[in-house]
Amino acid sequence: LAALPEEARPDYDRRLADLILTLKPDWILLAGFMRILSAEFVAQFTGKMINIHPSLLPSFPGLHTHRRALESKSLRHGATVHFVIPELDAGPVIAQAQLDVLPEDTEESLAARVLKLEHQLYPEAMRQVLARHVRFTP
Ligand code: NHR
Repeated sequence: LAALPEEARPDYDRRLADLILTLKPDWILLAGFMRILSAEFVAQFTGKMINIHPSLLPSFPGLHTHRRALESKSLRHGATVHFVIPELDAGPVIAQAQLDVLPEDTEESLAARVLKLEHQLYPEAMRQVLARHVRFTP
């Protein structure tokens, strides 16, 4: 759902929530979703909304994770699938995948290798959720 020009955040969040409530999806999976969602929005979908984040959380919540991993000389990096709670990138972890950071890595090379991991990890994590091997408990 694209934001309208000059649309205020609460208005966008309400429009998106209304659309999702109409669709009644079993799950809401964020993938490359770049807007922070309000606590009110998230509360309507507790335990149903899942995100994949390109770092080994709790390391590097937020943006520019690959650059920050390199700057902090991390030896390992990766991706995390987690339930979405109001606090950004702080919800319960469902699954993680890791890789070695290489001496020659750049932000771009690391981003590309992590993206490949993400494409394996998200379906694996969702298999765990759908099999009820993992669930959100408030
Ligand atoms: N919303 C809530 N309440 N909780 C989470 O855990 C969320 C969320 C919304 C998105 C994805 C997340 C990520 O995987 C996500 C998790 C965007 C930003 C951000 O700073 C941060 C984290 C994530 C997504 N967005 C800026 C904003 O002001 C815009 C940045 C830009 O456009 O470049 O919305 O990393």
